[in-house]
Amino acid sequence: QLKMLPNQEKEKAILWAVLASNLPDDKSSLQKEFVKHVEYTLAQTRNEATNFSGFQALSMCTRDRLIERWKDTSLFFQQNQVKKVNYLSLEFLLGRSLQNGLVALGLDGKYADSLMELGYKIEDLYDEERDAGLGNGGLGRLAACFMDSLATCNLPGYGYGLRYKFGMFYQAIIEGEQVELPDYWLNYGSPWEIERLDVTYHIGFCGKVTMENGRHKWEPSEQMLAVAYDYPIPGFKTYNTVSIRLWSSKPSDEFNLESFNKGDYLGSIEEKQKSENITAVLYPNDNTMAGKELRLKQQYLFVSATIQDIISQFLQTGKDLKEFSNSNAIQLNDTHPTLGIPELMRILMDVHFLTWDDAWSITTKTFAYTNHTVLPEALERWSVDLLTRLLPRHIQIIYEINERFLRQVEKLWPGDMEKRRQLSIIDESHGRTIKMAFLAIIGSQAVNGVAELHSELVKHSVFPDFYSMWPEKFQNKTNGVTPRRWIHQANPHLSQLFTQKLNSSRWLTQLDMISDLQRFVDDTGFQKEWMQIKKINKIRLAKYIEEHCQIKVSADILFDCQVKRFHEYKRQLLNILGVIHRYLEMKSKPQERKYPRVVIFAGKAAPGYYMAKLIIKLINSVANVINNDHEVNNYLKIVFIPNYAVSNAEIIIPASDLSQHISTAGTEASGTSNMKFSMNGGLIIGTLDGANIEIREEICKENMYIFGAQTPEVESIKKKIREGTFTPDKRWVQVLTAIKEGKFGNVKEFQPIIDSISHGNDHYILSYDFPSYLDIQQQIDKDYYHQDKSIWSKKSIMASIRCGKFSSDRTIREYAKQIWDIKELQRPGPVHVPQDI
Ligand code: B1N
Repeated sequence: QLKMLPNQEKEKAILWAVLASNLPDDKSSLQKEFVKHVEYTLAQTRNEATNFSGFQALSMCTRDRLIERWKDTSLFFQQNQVKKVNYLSLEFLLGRSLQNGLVALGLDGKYADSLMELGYKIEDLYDEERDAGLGNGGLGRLAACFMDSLATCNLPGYGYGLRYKFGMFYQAIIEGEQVELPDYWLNYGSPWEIERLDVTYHIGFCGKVTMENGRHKWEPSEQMLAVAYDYPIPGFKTYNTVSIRLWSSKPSDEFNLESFNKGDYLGSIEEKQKSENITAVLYPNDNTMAGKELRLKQQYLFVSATIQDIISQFLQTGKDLKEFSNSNAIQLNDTHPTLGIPELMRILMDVHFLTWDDAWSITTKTFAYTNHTVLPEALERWSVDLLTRLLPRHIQIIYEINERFLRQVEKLWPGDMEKRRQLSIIDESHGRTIKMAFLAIIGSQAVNGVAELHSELVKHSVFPDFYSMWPEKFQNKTNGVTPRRWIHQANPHLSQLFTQKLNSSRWLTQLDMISDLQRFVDDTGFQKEWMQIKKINKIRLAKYIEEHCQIKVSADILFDCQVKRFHEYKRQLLNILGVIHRYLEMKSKPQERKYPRVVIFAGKAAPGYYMAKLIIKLINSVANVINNDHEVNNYLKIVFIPNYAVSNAEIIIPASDLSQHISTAGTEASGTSNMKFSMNGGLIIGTLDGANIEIREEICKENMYIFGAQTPEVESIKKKIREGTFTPDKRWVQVLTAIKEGKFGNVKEFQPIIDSISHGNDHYILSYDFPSYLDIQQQIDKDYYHQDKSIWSKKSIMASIRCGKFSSDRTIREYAKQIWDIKELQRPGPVHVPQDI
């Protein structure tokens, strides 16, 4: 291309290319860059510079390099006119980015050395970074792992989300109770975001719909703007770098003269300011729906800005809109962005004047929907009244989609009014509501669950009629996690061992390779090294626990972790009841003290979830009694680590000997921490639920501790419990009696917990699963403390090295091939312009 340019232009192009690429990475250049940012960007001197400013400066060095790659990658994708995926998620739980960015650039080691000379320990700088906690739990963290895998697998894709000013709340534990504090993560700015004041879109609400020349025209009465903030996501061992575009709401600058002319200047300004509130806060509910107007406004602002942005980028290519779905796939991370479907329809018809049929054909070829839960309380419904008021044009489109769909239903089940009622997007049973999952299924070309069992439940229990209408739409995509963060970053010693024994670090992008290490499983030297790494990680966690909980724990005893959101279906209650049983046994039978344990809990409860918060309180009350009982507290300790987040998960997970994934069978869609624990050599005690089942298939059943009822049995067990024909084990009665006797604090206070598992109420069948839970725990004690240490080491090694399937690279490649139809495209490294031209 250079050859075609006139001489002067050619010189300019070469100069730009030389200047814009190839930032040097020798030690002295790295140091210069760093000092330049301290002195000129932060305006600080050497004496003023703290670890925090060191973090800021190093982040800016990293960011400069990421931006270079990111711009090149997006230009490269554009030039090659590839089809791309747009991953729409109301949550991205990114955690920290500095170390991840440096690792991706291959500069972590070099910077560590360079900064050491300048008086910094790089780990201290990493520790200054605030987590980007823009998500609740598994669903948000999955989106973050997927972005890492898209970039690393060289797949063209972009994430879209919201830039909440307040991420997931900060959890403090005060007198045993959860206290929520605001997470103002942007207080000191974020080094990773690139504000794009040039990328803004108008977002409308309310108002009326009129007809003009036979076309619909929506005239919103409320207007605001969505502004883009881009976050670069580097691929590992590739130049490809993708991005997440997060929207922030702000008042539109077009003043509504009418309201100003009414004379209420200050009132009108206040009204305008309210639009800033829309993206102010992440709703802290995991697996439940709050149904608040502000949340619906968030969802619409999000999809409207995103769809406008995707269309605007598409139109820049000069192609016809009928080609849209050949260039774009749109993935809905749960139903939260489902309004994207009527929004695309509206823009295609009302703005670009396509017919309904053309618009519908494009829409249904573009969208795909991932379901993440079967819990009825989490399935989104929005009131028709609210939608009609906020989005008058969209509700018309939804009605039309529904009518046309019901005509199909009528053809398949002629005259069957019950089917019509069951399948209608509009539910008339408790007030008129829109079932968002139905809209998502009807408007999508593919629907998937997130683990095999879950995908079967989606087909046969949750949406059976849709499955019978469109069996080919339904798929499974078992979740995965990124080994870059969850092995290499979180567990550097294990990463080193893998690389050393495999003679290559290729396993980091081809995780299946680690199964080659099976040849070392009987090697006692290897086993020793393996357990030594576990020990180092346990010492690191013990230090963290001492700092944050003022509890001393020994790294020589079994670390048993349950860290996840608090929810009744996840059954932290079953765990703590088991702990009480263990305590009673240790008290009455001194020989039980030969199996010491540290039981670690962490996780947040939604602020409005009374029962979950009470369970946190019970755990802390039990901890208080046991940790202060001098007879047993050398053998049993209970720890509640406050404020579970991505950054402390990176310390907790590599240190676990045992982790608990004990949801009632059929309730946990997949789980993803189960994969992280297993990869890091932590054994799983779990039910046959979600991805546990597939983990067991991979690592073999002797390396996992499975107990409890299986999914098909659960309904009949519940019935027995309800009807009072089920008799609980005597150990169950004993434990409940101990609580009722006030051994763990105020009896009255915990009465609601007792009630929730007594008198036929035991919805999550804790009483049924309790005996098999205790039995398998006993087996674990024997295995862990067996005099033949190789028994446990082997299990731990197998649990880790057979987990290749659970890399999110595998998951994302399946989506790319089977749902999105997008192809890998790797950007060659920076262009080296020969010195002599
Ligand atoms: O999504 C994860 C799964 O691994 C978990 O099993 C599943 O529980 C989790 C409403 C949710 N499902 N639904 C949610 C989150 C926020 C919200 O407002 C629902 N989270 C999950 C990844 O697939």
